[in-house]
Amino acid sequence: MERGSRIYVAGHLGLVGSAIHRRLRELGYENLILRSEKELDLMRQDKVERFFDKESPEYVFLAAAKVGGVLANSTFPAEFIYNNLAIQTNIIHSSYLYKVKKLLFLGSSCIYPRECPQPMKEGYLLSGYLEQTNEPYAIAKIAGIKMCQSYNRQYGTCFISVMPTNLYGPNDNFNLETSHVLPALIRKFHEAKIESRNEVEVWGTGTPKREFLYVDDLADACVYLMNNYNDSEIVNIGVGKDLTILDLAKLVARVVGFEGAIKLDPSKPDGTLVKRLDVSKLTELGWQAGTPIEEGISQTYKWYLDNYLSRQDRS
Ligand code: GFB
Repeated sequence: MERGSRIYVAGHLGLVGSAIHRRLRELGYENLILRSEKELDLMRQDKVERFFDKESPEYVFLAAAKVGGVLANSTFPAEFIYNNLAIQTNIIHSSYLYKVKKLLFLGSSCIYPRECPQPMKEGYLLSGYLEQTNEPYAIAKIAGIKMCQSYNRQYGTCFISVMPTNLYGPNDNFNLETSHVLPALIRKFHEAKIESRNEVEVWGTGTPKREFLYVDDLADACVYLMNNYNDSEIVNIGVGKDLTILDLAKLVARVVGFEGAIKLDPSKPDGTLVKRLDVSKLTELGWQAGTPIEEGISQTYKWYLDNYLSRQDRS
C-alpha cells in the first residue's frame, strides 16, 4: 500500500475495524474510505456494488462481521450464518468486479475442528467436526476463506485470509448477554467493585483455555500482512499462549481491583475446551505480538471507564 492508496476499512466502528483504522492513521495512510452501517448496508448486494463502483477502493480490509460470545452464537445462529455470508460475499465479489488490488479477509480461530490437535496449525482446517456452539459462524467464515482462495485461483485476484485468536480491546462489546468473556469480566468485576458486592459469577466450569490477543496487535499484524503476504493459504494471528478462564478471571479481578470471590456457573456453556493457535508461520513471516495480557487488560479497562461508561446508548 502507498501512503495515498485508496483503502476501504469495512466495519471501521467495530473492535477490529477501529483498530485497523487507528493503525493506518498512525502510519500515515491518508486516503481511507469509511462507511457506517447506516451509510452503507453491507448486506445489500446492489448497494455494495454501487459503493465499489463509485469509490474504487484499491485495498480492502474486510473487518465487518456479525460477532459475539459463546451464548450469542448459540442463541442467534441464523443471524451468525446469514449476516456473515451476505456481508463477506458482497464485499469479496465486488472486490473482484471492481478490480481491488488486494483484500484481507478476517476469519476466526473457531474455524478449526473442536478436537483439533494443539497448537492448531493452518493445515488442520477442515480435518474434523466443528464446535457445535458456533458452527454456523465458523461455516460462514470457512466459506469466506474458500471464496478468497477460489477467486485467486480462477480470477487471479490477491485476496488473503487471516485467522485471529480471541480478541479484546477498545470498542469491544460490553453487553453481558452477547459479549465475549474478557469484556464481560471487566464489566462484571467493575460493577461488583462499585456496588461493594462480594461475589462475581463467571460462566462455565472455568477450565476451558483461551488465548487472547490485544486488538491493536492484531491491527498491526493485518497491516503488516497486507504489505508483506500474497499467498492464498490462511495465516494464524495469535500469541501462542493460553490460560484457563478461571485464571483469566483472577487476572481481570486484579487489574480492576475487585477483591471478592469468583463463583462459577456450570449451567452456562463452556464452548471449546482448548483452542491455541500455532503462530510459527506468522513468526517466520517476521511478525510477533507485543502487548502483554495484563497491560492489554489495563488499557481496555481504561477505555471502558473513559468511553463506554460515559456513552448514553450502553446496554
Ligand atoms: O468469549 P466467549 O464467549 O467465546 O467464551 P468462545 C469463552 C469462555 O469464557 C467460555 C467463559 O468457556 C465461557 O463459558 N465465560 C465465563 C464467559 N464467563 C463469561 C461471561 O461472562 N461471558 C462470556 N461470553 N463468556 C467464541 C465463539 O467462542 O469465540 C465465536 O463463539 C468466536 O464464534 C469467538 O470464534 C472468538 O471463545 O467460547
